[in-house]
Amino acid sequence: TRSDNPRDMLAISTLIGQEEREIQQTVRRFVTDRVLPDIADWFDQGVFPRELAKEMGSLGLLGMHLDGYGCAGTNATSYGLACLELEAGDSGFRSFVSVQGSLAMFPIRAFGSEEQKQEWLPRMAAGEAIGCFGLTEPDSGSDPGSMRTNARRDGGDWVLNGTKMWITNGGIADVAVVWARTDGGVRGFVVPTDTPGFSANNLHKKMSLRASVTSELVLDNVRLPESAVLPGVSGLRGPLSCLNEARFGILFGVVGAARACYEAALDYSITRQQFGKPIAGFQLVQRKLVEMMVSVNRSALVAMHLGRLKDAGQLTPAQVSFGKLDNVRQAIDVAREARNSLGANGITLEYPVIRHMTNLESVYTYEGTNEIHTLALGRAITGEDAYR
Ligand code: TGC
Ligand code: FAD
Repeated sequence: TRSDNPRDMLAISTLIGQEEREIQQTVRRFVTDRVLPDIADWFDQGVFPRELAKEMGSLGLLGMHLDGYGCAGTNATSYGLACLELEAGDSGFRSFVSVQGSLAMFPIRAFGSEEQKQEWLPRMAAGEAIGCFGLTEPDSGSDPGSMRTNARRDGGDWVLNGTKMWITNGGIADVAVVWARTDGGVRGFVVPTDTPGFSANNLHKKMSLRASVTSELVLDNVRLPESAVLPGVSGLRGPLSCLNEARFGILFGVVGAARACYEAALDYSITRQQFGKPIAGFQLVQRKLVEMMVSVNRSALVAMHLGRLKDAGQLTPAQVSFGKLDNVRQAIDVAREARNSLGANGITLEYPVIRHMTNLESVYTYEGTNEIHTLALGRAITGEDAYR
């Protein structure tokens, strides 16, 4: 008999408050009704359905843990749970929300002028304006301090030159938060994408995150007024603070992807018959299912704990690295085992598993690779910097 709840073995749902549960269920319904029916086609065709941005805005999912300016102002755990449910649908949707809320809206909210906040945040919260975040460059990935994109003063203006690479939402964005080197260190610029000299080229032939737009941004003598700079921050602390927010969403999000893979494998194993009985009845298959279930629950506990620390204002960047490092690698392991459990069906988009499995390869790399988070934790526990 199956007496326990195989979908919530550790009763993690008991750690979630009433309001948080309602938010989680709302997002789950959105994913069930609006994402799952079409996601295989979007992934296959390599498109992100931009029209869903406004729906996500009306659900309060864009910049949801920010206060004021049309943002929902939920706690961080609710934001995490929303990411979890979105990524149970597809990492592309969680990416969209991470970039919009944590990477584009957060810096404007935290470091922007009143004018920048008024101009962009309400429209971005509503999904009427889409944002992107340009930090990575063709020759500057894990080491953003080596960026070449630069901004120089010309009279009262700023003039930006450079190329950003692998930018989520780039080709559909109305506004780009671009990080550039200046005489006064790295600064952030709020760049409307219709500014002359700005262009975005979408990247094709991706085998991962196909239901997400990824672009190159070219800045060719982009002239901006003095007021385009984010006044509240200079140095790498600016972009790295945004990454803390987005990485927090990821460490919750990947639990959703892993859960979707585990549940697909569980359901399949119970119905698929070989050698005269369900494959779930074989010890080797059960072992895989149990390992997946343990991983999903362990990762969810880590996420919930980090959510509570964040809500208490106590979460450190090293703890975020712990969650990003371990939850992403756990999710990849779950996805690979689930893929195997589905046999040949595991390689088609008729089932969600291989889509999650290939998406998670991007998640493993972006927002700080596995190695970068290992080194961040290494520095935290030893005091020794081993990056260079
Ligand atoms: P380091 O010398 O350690 O620090 C430079 C300055 O930054 C401060 N800082 C932080 N501030 C806030 N949060 C953090 N996590 C911070 N880490 C460092 C630090 O205090 C210092 O400030 P100050 O004022 O003293 O100058 O910097 P480093 O050059 O040694 O680099 C550290 C390292 C390697 C950890 C960092 O560069 C890093 O995280 N690299 C990975 C780059 C990365 O994650 N890129 C992500 C690009 S965006 C993306 O991938 C979006 S995908 C979106 C999606 O689709 O979901
Ligand atoms: P590299 O830094 O060149 O790393 C290559 C390998 O070397 C990795 O395994 C890495 O861990 C290892 N390595 C590097 N340094 C060290 C070291 N010191 N010690 C040990 N190993 C090391 N960026 C943005 O700015 N905005 C976005 O919206 C965005 N979206 C993305 C979307 C997708 C789908 C992808 C794939 C990437 C996105 N990125 C974005 C870029 C992403 O953040 C970078 O790819 C990532 O930071 C790694 O940089 P890189 O690809 O240049 O790899």
